[in-house]
Amino acid sequence: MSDQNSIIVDLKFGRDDVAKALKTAFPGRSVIDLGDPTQKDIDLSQASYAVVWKPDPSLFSRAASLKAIFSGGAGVDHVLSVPGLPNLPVVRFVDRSLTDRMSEWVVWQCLHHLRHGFAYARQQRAKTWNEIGGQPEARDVTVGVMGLGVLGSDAAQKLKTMGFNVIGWSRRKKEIAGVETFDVATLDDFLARTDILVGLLPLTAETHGLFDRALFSKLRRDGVLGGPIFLNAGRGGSQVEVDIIDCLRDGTLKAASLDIFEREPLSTESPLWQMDNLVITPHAAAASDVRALFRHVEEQIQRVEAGQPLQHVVDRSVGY
Ligand code: NDP
Ligand code: OXD
Repeated sequence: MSDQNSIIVDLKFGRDDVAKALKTAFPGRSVIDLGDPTQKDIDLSQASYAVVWKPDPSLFSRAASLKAIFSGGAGVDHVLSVPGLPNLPVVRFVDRSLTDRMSEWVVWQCLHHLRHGFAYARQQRAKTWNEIGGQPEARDVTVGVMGLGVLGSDAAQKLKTMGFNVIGWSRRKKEIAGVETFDVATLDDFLARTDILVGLLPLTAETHGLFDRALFSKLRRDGVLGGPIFLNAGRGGSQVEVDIIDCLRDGTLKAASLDIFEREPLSTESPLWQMDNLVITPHAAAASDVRALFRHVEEQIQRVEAGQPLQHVVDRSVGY
């Protein structure tokens, strides 16, 4: 039986971690963990808050007294797309550790492509001792970051620290020290300057299918890396995978690193697995740490109880 103090947890990842974290999370509150088979049929009608990742649509009709919905991740497309979502505040997960780990993935992949990562791995497998000529520096390479929110602006700053020339693009023009920025009206100028393109965009109606052949064809082609490189850790729905495959084959893209895919897990039938100029990571760039997630939810509930506004609330009119 739920009450006004109840929090519903409906997370479709990390079962063991969720169960373990819930042993100490939310002291003084009652928690209904829908991932626990013994709790899944409990009456939810009085619960005030829900923490969700890919929730079942029935959740919202069963929990009619909710005051706010917390996303189990930084992205919210998996919440906003659920049929019957009530008109309540949806809160994103913003976390220092998640942000740091995403920037690590971005810097790691940029360095991999800068420092001939594929070629040296191939040479190692063939036991070939051969120094590849030409060692461009990070400063010779322009990384264009699409999406300058919490994750994109941190990645941009860390890429700068590594020496890359960094430019950025977002819906509304941003000011970031040392980073030249562009907005929607100047997308083509931004692409024409970019050697390594980094996608850190949310999935919305506007970003759906954005990374396609037409966009890749506008990237800079005469840079020191010998062709444009595409990195994406935002959402798979923003990329057109048939175009990526063709562009990796015909040289429109020299190489790519993808953490997210149109359908996850990536089908074993996908030709992407076979591409020797592509790095694949399994939506693992920056996992949500459930202990940090529950701390963030508790902090936000305490704010509400103290009469303060929730932070990181999604603007439902733009979808992120
Ligand atoms: P934010 O909401 O903080 O930032 C989103 C950025 O995208 C903003 O700069 C925003 O512009 C920009 N943007 C959104 N729509 C458009 C558009 N149509 N045109 C141009 N720019 C646009 O999100 P985060 O940085 O926290 O996260 C970004 C995404 O990363 C998440 O939505 C999620 O999908 C993904 N993610 C992936 C993970 C992984 O492990 N692979 C882990 C965590 C998140 P503006 O600044 O003008 O609002
Ligand atoms: C997120 C994710 O949105 O893990 O946090 O993709």
